[in-house]
Amino acid sequence: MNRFDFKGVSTEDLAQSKLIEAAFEGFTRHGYVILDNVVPPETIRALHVEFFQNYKDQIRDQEAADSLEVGARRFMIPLRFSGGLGAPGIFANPYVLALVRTILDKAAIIDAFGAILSLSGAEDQHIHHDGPILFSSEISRLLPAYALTFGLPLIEMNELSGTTAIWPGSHRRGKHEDQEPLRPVIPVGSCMLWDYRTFHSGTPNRSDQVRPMVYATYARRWYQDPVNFRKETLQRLVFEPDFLTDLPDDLRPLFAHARSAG
Ligand SMILES: O=C(O)CCC(=O)C(=O)O
Repeated sequence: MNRFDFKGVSTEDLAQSKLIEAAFEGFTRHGYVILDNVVPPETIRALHVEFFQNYKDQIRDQEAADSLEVGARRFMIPLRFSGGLGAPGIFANPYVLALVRTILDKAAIIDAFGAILSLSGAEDQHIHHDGPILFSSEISRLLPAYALTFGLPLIEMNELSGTTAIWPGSHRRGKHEDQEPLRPVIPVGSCMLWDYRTFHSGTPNRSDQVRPMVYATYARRWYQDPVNFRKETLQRLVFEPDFLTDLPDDLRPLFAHARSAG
């Protein structure tokens, strides 16, 4: 499995880190990577509580104006850039951001930020990749990544709660039918990143609780997810005006597109 442990790794000079370099190579080759221990487990447990306090009205088995049904009993909702869930330690986690900027480039943006809720009883999701292939041609598979999804579960993703099955290498091969997927266990504090071209699918939630997974779409500056936000009432990024003004300089490039859009 393509996974790297960041427990105890200093956040200084990550751009030069051998671990980030290895994670980059693994991601490029396999189309996904798992990063362990990027957030302290106690922080995730607090975010889990915060999620149920602040987003309980959005836990519904029905698509609404501010949600998108992405499978049976599975929904995508936006998260606000506020509180612990919308803090830089999550949307600009130092380990994740160092890797994202190595995979994409230093000017990478956050195109969308939210959560995928897999309700108790959620079924196998359809196998998909997150965006259409660029240019509809073979060369698309050879290109470096142009967008990727970051998934950070708020409870352990496993056989019971459901995980995200992933087809390694499918970003290059363009198919999944002749291959068994991996079904990785992702403990609290760990995350998975996958290329926008990699086939994946949420597995059933056989537990009696909701499995929220925070997600962010990171992309090259010129890219915008063309399929998941066709509904006008569904927002990609939700923040108060002060949020952009107060951003530290190093994080401004992440919102360069939102700033230029006013
Ligand atoms: O729920 C999951 O594990 C994956 C969800 C997903 O891949 C999606 O909605 O695009």
